[in-house]
This record gives sequence, C-alpha cells and structure tokens, in this order.
Amino acid sequence: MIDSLVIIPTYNEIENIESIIRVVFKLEKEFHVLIVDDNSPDGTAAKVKTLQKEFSGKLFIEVRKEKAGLGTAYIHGFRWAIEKKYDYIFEMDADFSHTPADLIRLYNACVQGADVAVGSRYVKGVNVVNWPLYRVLLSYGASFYVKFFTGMRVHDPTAGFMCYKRNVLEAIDLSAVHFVGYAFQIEMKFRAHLRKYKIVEVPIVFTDRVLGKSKMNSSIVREAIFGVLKMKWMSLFRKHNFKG
Ligand SMILES: Nc1nc2c(ncn2[C@@H]2O[C@H](COP(=O)(O)OP(=O)(O)OP(=O)(O)O)[C@@H](O)[C@H]2O)c(=O)[nH]1
Ligand SMILES: [Mg+2]
Repeated sequence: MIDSLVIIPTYNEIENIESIIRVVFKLEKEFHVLIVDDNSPDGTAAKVKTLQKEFSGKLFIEVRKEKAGLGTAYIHGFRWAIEKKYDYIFEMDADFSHTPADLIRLYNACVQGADVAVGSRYVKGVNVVNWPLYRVLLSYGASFYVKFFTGMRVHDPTAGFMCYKRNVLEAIDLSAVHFVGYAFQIEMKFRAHLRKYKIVEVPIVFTDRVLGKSKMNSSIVREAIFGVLKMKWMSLFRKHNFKG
C-alpha cells in the first residue's frame, strides 16, 4: 500500500503538467498523484487523462467546474485523500517552483516526528531563485507580519510545499477554512499551530516558474494582509470555531 499522495492543483498548466507528473513517478520513493484541475481552458485535464493510461492506479484527477482558487482545490484534494486513507498528504505546485525530489525530504521529516512539514524558503536567509524583487519582498515581509500577529514560529508561513499527516487534516474542520490564496496557506498552518501540532521546516530552494503564467494577483495579496488580522481576531474571540 502506497502511503503518500501528492496533490497538485492546476489551472492552465499544459506546459508543465506532463513533465511534473513524470518527474514525481521517477522518484526513489513511490507517490500517488492527485491533480485537482479547475476545468483549465488549455486542456490540462485532458492531458492528465491521457497519462492515466500509462500511470494507471497511481495518477488520479478531479475536475471542478470552474476556477475556484487554490485553497478550495486543496480542500477538495484533502477530503479525497482522507477518504482513501493516505497517511502522508502533500501539497505541491505544478510549475516546478518546488523541486519534486524535496517531497522525500518532507516525507522523512514527518516520518521522523513532524505532524506538518513545511518546505521553507526562509530558514536561513532567502532561498528564492529568479523571483522579481517585489515578490521576494512581499513574501519575506509576509513572514515577519504573520509571525508578529499570530505568534507562530514559522519562517515561511505562505509556503505551499507541504506534507501533512492524515490525522492533522482529519482534526481540522476543513469546512470552516475561510481563505483561498496565500492566506489559505497561512490559515492551515495557524490551525495546526493552535492545535499544537509539531510543525517542522525543511529548507528548500524555490525557483520561479519557467513555463506558464502566474495566477497571483492583488486580491490574493489583499486577502492575506487582511486575512491574518481576521484569523488572529477569530482565534482570540471565537476560539473554538477557529481551532476547529
Ligand atoms: N485548481 C486550481 N489550481 C490553481 C488555481 N490557482 C492556482 N492554481 C495552481 O496552484 C499552483 C500555484 O499557483 P501559481 O500561479 O504558480 O502561484 P504562485 O506560485 O504563487 O505564483 P507564480 O509562481 O508566480 O506563478 C499552480 O500549480 C497553479 O496551477 C485555482 O484557482 N484552481
Ligand atoms: Mg508558482
């Protein structure tokens, strides 16, 4: 029985999807892969369906009706993974910003005692390649902002390269998760932190996407800025709701 599922949300990733799937299946450790595609107009889902013939029993796809944000795509994937009883559930982007070989390092961190492993760019300095300066400043700045308001000792709270043990995702009330962009990543870590799960950061190097288009936009940034304040507020005054 394969214990690990990598969830990859996709929206218009036709240039990346086949290669990322092939690279994951070539790793030394065996992973299953679930693509959560939001009906990408570029045919990403159709490509995955073709590849399913070659990777039968280990490549899965869920297609949603329309683009509904990365956070809800992950929630969809988490529910799927919990139902199928995977022990280690990963988040990874399709665009090679995350190095698939690091999945094994995240896995090892969880096997060695972490409840949540975070592929972290900012454990020591800033390990980001080819991002424009404003993106680095935004992301690095966010890490101080989040630490200040939440008290969470995570250097890279917006990180989207993660491994969760299944019991963590089972304990969190997924239907109560509010946010969809970077704030979603912060919220998931904050919920795990409030429940006192052990969060371990694994240093990684993050490289800007080479192919395809970014889906980052100003509303995602705004959601994160105001979202952190809202999360803190909710955790103080509606603790049970937020902890759930
Ligand atoms: N299913 C789904 N996937 C999404 C959505 N938005 C983004 N994604 C995927 O989530 C991953 C991260 O999105 P990116 O656009 O790379 O966001 P980013 O890494 O913050 O920004 P860039 O690296 O600059 O592009 C990629 O695999 C995207 O295809 C969405 O609304 N639905
Ligand atoms: Mg990206």
